[in-house]
Amino acid sequence: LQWRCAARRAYSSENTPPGNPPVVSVLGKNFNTTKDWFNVPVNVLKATSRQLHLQNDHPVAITRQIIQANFPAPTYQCYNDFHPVVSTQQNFDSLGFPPNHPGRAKSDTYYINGSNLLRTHTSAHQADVFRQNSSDGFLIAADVYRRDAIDRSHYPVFHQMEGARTWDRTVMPGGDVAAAVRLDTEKLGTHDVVVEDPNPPYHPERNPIQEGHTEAEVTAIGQHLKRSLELMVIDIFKRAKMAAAQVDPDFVDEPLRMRWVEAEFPFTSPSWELEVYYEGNWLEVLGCGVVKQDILNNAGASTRVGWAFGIGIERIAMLLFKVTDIRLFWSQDERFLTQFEGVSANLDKLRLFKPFSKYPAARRDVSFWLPSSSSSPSAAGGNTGRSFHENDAMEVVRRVAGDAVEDVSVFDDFTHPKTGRRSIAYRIVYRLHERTLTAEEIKDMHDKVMAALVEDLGVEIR
Ligand code: FA5
Ligand code: MG
Repeated sequence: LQWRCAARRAYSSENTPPGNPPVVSVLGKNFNTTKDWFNVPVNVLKATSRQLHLQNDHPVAITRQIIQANFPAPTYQCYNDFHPVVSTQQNFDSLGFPPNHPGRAKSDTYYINGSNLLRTHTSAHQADVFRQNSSDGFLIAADVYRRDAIDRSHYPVFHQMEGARTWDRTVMPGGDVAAAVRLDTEKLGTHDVVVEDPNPPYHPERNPIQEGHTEAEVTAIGQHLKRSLELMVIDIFKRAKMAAAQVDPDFVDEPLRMRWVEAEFPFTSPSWELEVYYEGNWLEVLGCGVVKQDILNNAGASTRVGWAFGIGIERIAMLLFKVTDIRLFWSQDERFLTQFEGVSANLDKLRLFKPFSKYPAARRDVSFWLPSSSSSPSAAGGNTGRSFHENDAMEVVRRVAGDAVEDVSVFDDFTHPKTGRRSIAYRIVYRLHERTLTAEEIKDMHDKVMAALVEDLGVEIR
């Protein structure tokens, strides 16, 4: 905790100019600031205009689309353009956060003034959507803001997707939704991934069954929730695997591992978090639970019961595109953005991210005597000392070493004064976009290039 706080301080002092502007404009709306509350650094304020989740062909938007595809209409309706400035009522009070909850602190949250802040989660819109939504479910994607340390998986601005599904008691026989929910779970289908789930169905101290809910209902709703989210993660991994196999046909992925852990939120009970095993660590991807009945009651939906989840879009996008640093999503570099062109329109065209910061290059030289027109066995092929063209050799190199070749250039070309034989020397630069080539791979590739030059062009390596 100590170093996180230190990182927070360093981060905020660097970016927060002293004092506060009297008014800030966020996506065309003006807000009066107050000196004792305003704590939004310039770079965070600027980020409000980016809306990566709505930017066509951006990995955050593509990931949103893939999650959406797993929660289809008409059951789920999408709300993707809520304004990022919300009230403390929306972000905290409507969700039952107690007045002293640490999430409300200025050290954790970006405030504009005492009653307006940059939403810290998409749950800020739950109550409003429960009130206005006419279907059984909804999804909300949005940018969210938290004062937090910056590392490879944390950034002060990120994106979340909220999801919720409810069932109306009044249309169920006996007013019990359990049987209907179980039927809907069956309709979702099954999967054969082993999911570690050490939780008791409910945990009385932290996650009691709510008043008015039956144990059968909570069990059924929890199962529908977990199955829906497991199927979504499985779909994500299936797509990531297909994209990886396109790059490398021999690609073998580690088997997918998921686990449910008990969690605690002021707005759900019982609550869980889903973790995915990724590159040696358990990575938390979402929080979820059975919606607190007060939220539904206050939203004029007292006859409904159901579940909600909140997922970190970047966390999923990192798994999906194999992006290892969350900061990359904010890159304006064309080399990043152009990589995903066309994917929003066709999600099956998903491509893995190709790092563009360069891996080290390996330079290798090769020099050879061209065959003399009379003696070369391959002279019949037309490649004599005289007719030889530099591009012939380039083509051979490209054919053998493919994309691992970055550059081929001639650095010496001379004709022996007595024998009249011509010698040419090439420098080949080997480099992969994806990773560093090993010494053995380079040697092997260069040996093959030399053998092919001899074979195809009839040259004699010097
Ligand atoms: C929430 O924000 C709850 N609103 C989720 C929820 C919704 C629970 C509905 C129940 C019902 P949490 O703070 O754990 O929970 O964040 C949810 C997800 O956002 C995390 O699992 C993680 O994937 C992502 N996340 C959290 N902090 C960051 C960050 N700094 N950078 C990137 N992703 C983050
Ligand atoms: Mg969490």
